[in-house]
Amino acid sequence: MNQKNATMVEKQAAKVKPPALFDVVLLNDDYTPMDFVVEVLEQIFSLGREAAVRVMLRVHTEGRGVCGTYPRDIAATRVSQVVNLAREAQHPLQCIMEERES
Ligand code: TYC
Repeated sequence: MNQKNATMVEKQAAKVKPPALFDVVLLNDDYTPMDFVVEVLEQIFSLGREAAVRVMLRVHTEGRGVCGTYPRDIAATRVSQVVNLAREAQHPLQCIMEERES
């Protein structure tokens, strides 16, 4: 490879970033029933019962907890699904997405 091509390869490598990832984060509140949160974690994040209870208790005791980490579109869809289920059941459960440091 000549010098010109070697330079081009370097430039491309510097430009291509890995896709951003987002944590989907559940926030605590005083009103949403624990069982409801566990069911949401099972349904929307495909967690087994034990993992779902663990995440729910972390949110309950620490104020927030990560449910999963995904590319932007999938994270946004999960957040909507959680909020839709919560509002349908008239619970104030809050769910947000946060870009990961990489
Ligand atoms: N703190 C709620 C209760 O005591 C339970 C809860 C857990 C609510 C996690 C929201 O994201 C949450 N019923």
